Amino acid sequence: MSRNDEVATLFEEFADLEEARGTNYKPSVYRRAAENIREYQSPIENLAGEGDDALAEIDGVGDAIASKIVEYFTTGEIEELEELRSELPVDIETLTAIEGVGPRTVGALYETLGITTLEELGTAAKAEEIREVKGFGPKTEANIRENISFAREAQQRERLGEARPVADDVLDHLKSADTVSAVETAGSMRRWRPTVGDIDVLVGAPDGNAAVEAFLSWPAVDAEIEAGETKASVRADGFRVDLRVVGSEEFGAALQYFTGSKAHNVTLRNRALDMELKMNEYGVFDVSEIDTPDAGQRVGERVAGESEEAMYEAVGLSWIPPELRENNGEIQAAADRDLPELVEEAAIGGDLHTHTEWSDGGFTIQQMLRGAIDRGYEYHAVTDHAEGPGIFGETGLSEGDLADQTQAVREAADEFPIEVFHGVEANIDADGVVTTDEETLADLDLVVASPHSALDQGRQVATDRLVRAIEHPSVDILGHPTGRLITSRRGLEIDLHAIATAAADHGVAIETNSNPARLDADGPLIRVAVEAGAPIVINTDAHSPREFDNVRYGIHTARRGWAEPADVINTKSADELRAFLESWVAIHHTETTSHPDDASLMAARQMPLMRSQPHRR
Ligand code: DGT
Ligand code: CA
Ligand code: CA
Ligand code: ZN
Repeated sequence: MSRNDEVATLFEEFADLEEARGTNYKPSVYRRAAENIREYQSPIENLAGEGDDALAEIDGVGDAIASKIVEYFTTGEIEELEELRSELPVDIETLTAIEGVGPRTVGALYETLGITTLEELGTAAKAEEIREVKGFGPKTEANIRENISFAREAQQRERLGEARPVADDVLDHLKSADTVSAVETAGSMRRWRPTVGDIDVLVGAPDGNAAVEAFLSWPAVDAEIEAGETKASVRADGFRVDLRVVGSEEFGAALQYFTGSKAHNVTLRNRALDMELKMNEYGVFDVSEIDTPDAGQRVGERVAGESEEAMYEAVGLSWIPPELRENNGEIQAAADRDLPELVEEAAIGGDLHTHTEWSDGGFTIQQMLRGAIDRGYEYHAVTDHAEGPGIFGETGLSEGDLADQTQAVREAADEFPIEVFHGVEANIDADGVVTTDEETLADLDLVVASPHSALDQGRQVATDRLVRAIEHPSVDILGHPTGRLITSRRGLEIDLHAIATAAADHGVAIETNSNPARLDADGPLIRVAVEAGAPIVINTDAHSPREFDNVRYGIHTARRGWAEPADVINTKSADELRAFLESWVAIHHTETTSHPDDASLMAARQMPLMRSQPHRR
């Protein structure tokens, strides 16, 4: 955690505590400051060293906040915050993580029932005490009870996007140790699950002790949990990190075993048994000539173990990418030599969902274009928020603003060697209406439509809502379909097949939003969409050029959904993509008059999307 994050977190807590005791105005000031501190591009401790005036350079940081920051850096605490904490001794971060529980609720529940923790809240909800509190009722109480279990589960898992940089750091550290010959992540991290329970690291090394030592000398280590001759566990940056060390002749076997998933491994081991092979974390062994194959772990003739490829080959399978190892048909596909050739980051031609300072982004159109060019992208879409439900205050653009922005985008596009699409992120209201004026949308190159409000609807209502938005003539992309926020908001529950079929019929691309808090659509929805023949798009929803880096999370999420490059519209060239977007408009706008060419136009539109292996499940 950078010190910017650390200070931002303090002011977020400050805001929550002030709001919990019913203070007006201050909370929003603190939150705005926190957000800007978090986004600030250089270390805040440097500014703090120069004093209050230097800190005022950060938007939203006035005298009062600046002096609190200086106080924090000089004394290690902020007195006013300490007072608030002792006045309201509650675990506010955990409690407000429950959907439907805000700081004011926390304040009221503490005042009346003395609730300070998730456990106490659960007990009170069960005892039906909450409904007796003024302003609460049986419905709120039922809601809280339902959402507690989600919050409890979420508490035990961390977002992939938080954990992955920590894993990268330990990999780098171990790679630089000369006692280590091979290093890889394993477990859910290597499978790129959206959340991980811990970080698993596997090392191949001749000397276990030396490798464990190298691991313990990793600077990020905060505490040692346990350390042995071939394994160790530490706490680092808030994560549990498990290390295992094996000899290089068993590295492939251990990597296969510890990558999981458990269900994948079980199916694999049974397959091996049917072939008179024994498969475990030490290798694959031919036990056909052995009378007592259960006598030990390394029994019979060893046929594989050094490489993962050989482990799979030994049981008659192609190597299976870790993202697919969930026991969902990947083993049969590997046996049939029919695994998908999954999309890779290098195939991405540009980002089709990004924000600028015109809405809630932090950077100009030009800065975002520069960032896209620096990544080697061929094209870029500007898609700021339209005003509408779920979009805060003045953040969103009106129809008039969008017309102005078209002009600005054109001018910026002339300055830079990159193809630019001007689009918008429009809002899908609770009924599925896209709330920006239809003519305005038709004039834009590209329309992302996303749900930003009413994210607690039931399954049928939510499905009908999204299908209706997909049917809108100008919509090209369904943005973050469920609106979930990993570990904090479940988002819409939807009928995956209904959404995928509608998207395929209307050629609307289902987004995999790469923001690590979203990863939405996730693997299961992408898989259904790919099978239905719906287009996919992998976007970052970047609010800064730095956030383009998140694309890796979207790529691996789409891979978990078995997506190949041909399924993903932003692997196309700029020309193909423009043709794709324009032909859509043509089809949709003739649909109502049932033009005789509709069918052939539609067919032409779907040609480039035809699957390379249409026989796949
Ligand atoms: P997590 O940490 O909850 O996100 O999920 P994983 O999959 O990383 O699970 P973890 O850390 O408990 O174990 C890492 C891998 O080790 C797991 O994916 C498969 C393997 N493994 C662990 N325990 C068992 C077991 O009892 N049986 C089998 N077959 N594999 C296991
Ligand atoms: Ca794990
Ligand atoms: Ca583990
Ligand atoms: Zn967005």
